[in-house]
Amino acid sequence: MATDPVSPILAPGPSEFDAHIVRVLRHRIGKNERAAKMHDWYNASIYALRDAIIDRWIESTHRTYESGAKRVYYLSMEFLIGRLLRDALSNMGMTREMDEALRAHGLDLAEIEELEPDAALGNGGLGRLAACFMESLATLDIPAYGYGIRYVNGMFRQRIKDGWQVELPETWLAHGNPWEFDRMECSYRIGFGGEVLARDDDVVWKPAEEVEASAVDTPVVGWRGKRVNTLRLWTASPLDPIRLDAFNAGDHFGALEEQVRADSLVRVLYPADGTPAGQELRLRQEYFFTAASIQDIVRRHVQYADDIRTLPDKAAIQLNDTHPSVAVAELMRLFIDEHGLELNEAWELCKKTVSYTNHTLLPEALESWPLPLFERLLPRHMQIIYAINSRILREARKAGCDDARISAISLIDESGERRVRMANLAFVGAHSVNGVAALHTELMKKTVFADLHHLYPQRINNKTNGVTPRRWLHQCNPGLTRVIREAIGDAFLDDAEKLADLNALADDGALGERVAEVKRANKVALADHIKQTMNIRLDPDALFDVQIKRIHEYKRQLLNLIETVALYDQIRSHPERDWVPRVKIFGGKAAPTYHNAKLVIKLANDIARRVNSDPSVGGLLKVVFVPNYNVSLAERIIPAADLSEQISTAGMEASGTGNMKLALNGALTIGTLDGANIEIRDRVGDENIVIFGLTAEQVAEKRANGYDPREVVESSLELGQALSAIASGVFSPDDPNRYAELIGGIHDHDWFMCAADFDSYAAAQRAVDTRWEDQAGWRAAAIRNIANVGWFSSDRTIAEYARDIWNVR
Ligand code: B1H
Repeated sequence: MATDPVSPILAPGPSEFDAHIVRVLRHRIGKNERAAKMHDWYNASIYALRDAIIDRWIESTHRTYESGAKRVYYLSMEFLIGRLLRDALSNMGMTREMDEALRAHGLDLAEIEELEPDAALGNGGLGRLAACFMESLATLDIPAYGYGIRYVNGMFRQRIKDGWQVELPETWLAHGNPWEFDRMECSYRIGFGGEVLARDDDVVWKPAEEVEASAVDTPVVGWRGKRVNTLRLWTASPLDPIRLDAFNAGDHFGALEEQVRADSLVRVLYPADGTPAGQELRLRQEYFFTAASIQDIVRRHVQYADDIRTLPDKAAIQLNDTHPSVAVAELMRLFIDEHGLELNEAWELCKKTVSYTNHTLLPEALESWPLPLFERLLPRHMQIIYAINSRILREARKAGCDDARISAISLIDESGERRVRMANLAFVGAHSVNGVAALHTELMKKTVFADLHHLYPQRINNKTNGVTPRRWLHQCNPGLTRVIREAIGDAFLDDAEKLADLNALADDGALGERVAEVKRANKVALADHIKQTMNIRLDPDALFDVQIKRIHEYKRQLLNLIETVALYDQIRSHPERDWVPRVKIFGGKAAPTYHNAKLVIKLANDIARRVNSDPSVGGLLKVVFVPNYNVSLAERIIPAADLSEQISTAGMEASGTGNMKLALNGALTIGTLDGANIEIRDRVGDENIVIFGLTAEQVAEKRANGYDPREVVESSLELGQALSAIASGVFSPDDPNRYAELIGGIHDHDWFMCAADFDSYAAAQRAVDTRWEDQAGWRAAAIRNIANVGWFSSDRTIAEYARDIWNVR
């Protein structure tokens, strides 16, 4: 049963809306009520809602043109949207109308919502951040466009077969997409390859291939329907869909080659997450969507402003990581080749317009392209990059940089096979370079960008990530939202920092009980779902301990699993103790080529099989690996979590955003001093979070001075036993050596500090048990978490970008 967290604002009466749905069903779907199937109702519901959204959309666009306001352009390879129906209904204030209209036909809104596929055009945090930002931009009434790729196959669907991850294509568009609008008239030719010709004073790039990029728009509704912005995703088509001569000559496949070439550009999202695919297709995808977006932005500007030089006053282009950083070269190309500007002026305009967000310091995730590849695909851009580079390096020389600094600053990596460094290009081409949490920003200055920071000390700034409280509180947790409204009123619905009013009530046992009731109901709902989908029975009174995120060695799901094994041993050796019943819930996808990450998934499933079927733990410990973790599953799991695992090796998780969502829903965090965990601790207070492990500085120090994990393993009985159990095949009797190498890595180098942090982590887990026994204390701490993480609303983050980077109101 759908509950509207907010009262309707602009909705027509239920009967009117009902009639509208029926009209849509008839005239747009072509069915009457008797013939309509569930899926027809689903489409009709979205079309009917969409009609209300379109009016606002047109009005918002009109307002922007009229006022001549500056627009924000968010360029991102990924937008991890998830489902849109509940979000759009809630933001339009129409949930109740829809619910009642559907009920009049014997339909259940919640069931209709389940029919919507997740738009999973992203890997993880980076893509989901882009989606939260789009919602907050509309909420803050900032005119904005998101630009990306309309992937036909988004993030793969994960199946678990015999405990192993199997990747299946996700076909989210199989039944059409009622949210999108084809804008065939809005299209651009995107070139690749060919040569650069000099004609008199002009330079002309003659690409060898061209494809057409055309826009597909999705409306993004802000909270209370104030503004509707546009998510513009590009799709590709060939200039000549079929070569008739070839077809008629009998070459039926060859005749369609162009079609296939264009399709491949928008076919799949790279499931890389943190390791750029060193593939020509990836670079082609990046240029394809970036060039289309930049051309669209420039066209819009000159159409209305008539002067390319005022672009920075009317447009702010934010690069979401380096994936669209070729934008710097493309913008320069348009300035110089198409608009006749001089290099110097073009460069100043470019910097004023562009800004860049860095999301990771992992060396393997810093994009660079082999120079010959880049030059072959984008010869004109390569020339421009050389021109920029010579400027920058002269500046550096003048500023007194030595050779080492100069080669670190250079846009070309000359240390081995020559490569184009995309992060350096984005850095020099932007007026602002931001990190996504305070620690991460400081580490940017000290490590990866130290030399560029030395040269441009004003450029790096911090914008701590945030999440939209609409999706991640109001919509995913209507029960908690209701309890909060009853306790402190409605102000927090429009300003998440007003959640702080809950602090005064944290020790009020009555509120604690109501919050606990909601949590239990959410846990029952999750347990039901897991029973139905996995046939595992969970005790809703156990502590639900949750680690949901991409599987990555630095995120240390392995540390959690080792501790799980240690706990399993302890429970069996000391059955007389009062163990706190725990459910360990894992969810996440591994990049298909990431061997160790896939092995960790298998290990989780091997441990689950063994532990869950062992009567000697008597239900005190259950382990669940939930398959196909995605946005919709997150919306089920997060409201049901008691404990949030944020246990990355300190210094390696740039920010994290799941940490914020879980705290906002009343989970306590067990975590390292990494990413935004530090700022969460600062806000919820030391007593309401469980911190353990090495600091980023200590990790760096250990790595630099050579540390011996074997010593650590020998000194910790619990760790030693857990590691040997795993390594010797206790959980993999069918293949006893399965985990020998994985565990061997911990003995040999322990790069991610699993051994180094184990004792501290295990002790922290036992401290969690102790806290759990005091339920009143636990509830008060949960309330203090909810109360103090309102600052992590993406509204706050976007307001900071608007003020400090984009200079929009
Ligand atoms: C983040 C990525 C990422 N950082 C490359 N970097 C990718 C890099 O497909 N690729 O090539 C995909 C993703 N993603 C994440 O961004 C950070 O790890 C999180 O800590 C952070 O919260 C999130 C949003 O800033």
